[in-house]
Amino acid sequence: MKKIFISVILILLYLSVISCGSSSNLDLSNINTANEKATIGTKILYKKIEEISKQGIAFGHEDATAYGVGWKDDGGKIQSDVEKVTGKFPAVHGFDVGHIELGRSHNLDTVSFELMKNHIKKIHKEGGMITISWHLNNPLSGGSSWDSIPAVASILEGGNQRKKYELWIGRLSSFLKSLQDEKGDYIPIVFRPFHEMNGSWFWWGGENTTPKAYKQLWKETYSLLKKQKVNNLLFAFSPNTLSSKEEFDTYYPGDDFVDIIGVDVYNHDGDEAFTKSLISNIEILKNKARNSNKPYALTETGNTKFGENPNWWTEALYPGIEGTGISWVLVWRNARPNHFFASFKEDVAKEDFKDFEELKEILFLPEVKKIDY
Ligand code: BMA
Repeated sequence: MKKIFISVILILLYLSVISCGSSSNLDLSNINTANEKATIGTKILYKKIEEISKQGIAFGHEDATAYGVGWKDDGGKIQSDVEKVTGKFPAVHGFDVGHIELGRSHNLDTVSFELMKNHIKKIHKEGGMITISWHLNNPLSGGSSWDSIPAVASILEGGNQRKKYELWIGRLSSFLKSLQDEKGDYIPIVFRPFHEMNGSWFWWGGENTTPKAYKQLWKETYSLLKKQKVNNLLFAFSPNTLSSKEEFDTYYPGDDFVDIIGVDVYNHDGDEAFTKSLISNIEILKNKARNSNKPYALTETGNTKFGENPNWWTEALYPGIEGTGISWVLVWRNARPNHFFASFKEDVAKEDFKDFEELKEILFLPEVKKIDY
């Protein structure tokens, strides 16, 4: 009798474990994040990003809720151009912390850090994903990210601007650690610093530094953040449009320092060239990601030929990402009528954007929310 009772209990226990199928029974020990001290929430996010890629492609938008074409957050109901057009919020929300290093109250695009924090908390609560980039100023000249005066060597260990860089990392760390949910748990973030390093438009890239110094900057930044006990980050590495696999390898700091592999590809040379470029670039990512066993994403994209093709979403973007296995695609910010990347109410591609949203493979917030990891 006792034996039967124990067997019944064991069967019930087994059934309860296999029926859960979510974070409650997730084995975190095999999730190898770059930072081995990453919080449980961060590891769960990593798993979720892997899971998303099996179900589709999450749609993301930069500064989605902070402002849009013709409006700015007013502290009332949370808004988004994407939501105004499709009725759904993006699944991935991008923010930029440029100027946090200066101790400013607003970022380089006039988004207040308090608002950013507030929105990040709300989006996280709703099951959305957050990614943060950092257009930090040039530490040597005091100019912007686009001030190409070589400065990388000056902030590496032993460099004459090192102290300043440590102060900047301190300010960045305080902000990242202030991102907590209602229970006081850190909100996990995909952190994407020093992006588009294969171009020469930022002081940290291309001709303004050497690949060796760039990789050292990445590793030292990773270590400084760890030293500050910032354990809620997944590190995303994303060059700009690549012409070869070697170009990726030139700057890649190594599997131990990266969680997610990405690429930024914009539509500059017409739709056909763009779709082709997406296919070849994502193929490079895919091979890298397969070898390194990491998720991959189209970390920035958008049509710089604003309003030219009313079917851009389904004719140019989708054919380039369909079935590629990327976890997400993020379009850049909706700043004004001649600088926008997601659709908005008066946009000529609005109907096509709705069709894009309805594609089975494309996941917005309500769909990603259901992916329970
Ligand atoms: C660029 C433009 C700029 C902006 C920067 C950081 O691509 O949108 O206006 O300041 O991104 O968001």
